[in-house]
Amino acid sequence: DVCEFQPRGVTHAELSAMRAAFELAENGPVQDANPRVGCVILAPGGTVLAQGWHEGAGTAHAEAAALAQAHSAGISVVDATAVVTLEPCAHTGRTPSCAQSLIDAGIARVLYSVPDPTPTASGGARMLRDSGVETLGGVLSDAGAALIAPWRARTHVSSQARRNRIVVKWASTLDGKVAAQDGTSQWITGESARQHAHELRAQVDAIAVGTGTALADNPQLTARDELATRTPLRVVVGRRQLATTARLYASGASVLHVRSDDPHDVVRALDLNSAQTTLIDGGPTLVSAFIRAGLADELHVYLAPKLLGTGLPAVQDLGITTLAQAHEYSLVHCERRGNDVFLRFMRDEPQD
Ligand code: AOF
Ligand code: ZN
Repeated sequence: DVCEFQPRGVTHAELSAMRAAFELAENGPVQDANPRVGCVILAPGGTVLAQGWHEGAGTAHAEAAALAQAHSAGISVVDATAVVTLEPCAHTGRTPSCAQSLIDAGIARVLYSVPDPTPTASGGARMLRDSGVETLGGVLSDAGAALIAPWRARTHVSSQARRNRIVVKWASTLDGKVAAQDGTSQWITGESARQHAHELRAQVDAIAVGTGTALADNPQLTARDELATRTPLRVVVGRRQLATTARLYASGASVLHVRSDDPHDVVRALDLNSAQTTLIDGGPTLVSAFIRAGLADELHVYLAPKLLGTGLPAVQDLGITTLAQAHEYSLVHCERRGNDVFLRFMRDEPQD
């Protein structure tokens, strides 16, 4: 599996709980309008507090069943972890929204296996994250996908329509450099441009950096906007190990570490986390990998009125040798930010 969860990781207790949730799900009806789902609620220390499964359309969802079991036993689930085989539903259908029920119950952390593929019910992960619940998807995702496959085939629910949208961002000099020859890179753009970048961070579902950037800049990757209530999922990409003391890990919230250099693995891990929009926030290696793979749907470029000549280019080798192979974008937005310019480009032909 390309996904690894840090720093608290997916504990042994949580993995066992996910396996138990799959077994619980098997109690549900084989032929039903709804998928089979299991749920286990764990105390912060890893003890099982409650469990539930879905008995079929019209009855309580797995999460609701587990919450009801805890409630009737007089057990508090405040600060507990819910481990579910499917992304908790966002909608009120025949029954209330599970994401909302988990939020209302004071659940602190949610682990799920695969995203809900139904347009009406999906979006639970985003709701949970917006409410400050630490939420990670993709745990034992092969088993999760297999569990709902018969239901999807029966009800003709296709897999998620489209992969998450990738926004690639960099801030460079006029001659496209993100660092000088000696490696100095802070700050290329001014305060106003940096503030703007933070506002945009609060609008995406996930922010990814390469391990090189994580090691060199030691970023926090939080949306440091006062008005921002939500924290996007933070993602580190690459095979290198990061120190547990990295600022990324300091806030205590989870970081998804995708241990691969292949952008397609990153996209897959983000889809499993129900991300709709992901910001690729550097450095040049990761930025270039996404562009080279044809996965950069949108570019956000900040240009500072500086020239460095020799230095680290924002974009590296793309395997292009002649003009006809150039990746082409259309300018959709242009704005002055202090002494810098913010440019937004869309890929001319959407790629997959
Ligand atoms: C969950 N937990 O246990 C199940 C979910 O009309 P409803 O209320 O029964 O909602 C049906 C949809 O909810 C179904 O199509 C699927 O997307 C999701 N199933 N969700 O959070 C569950 N069974
Ligand atoms: Zn539900």
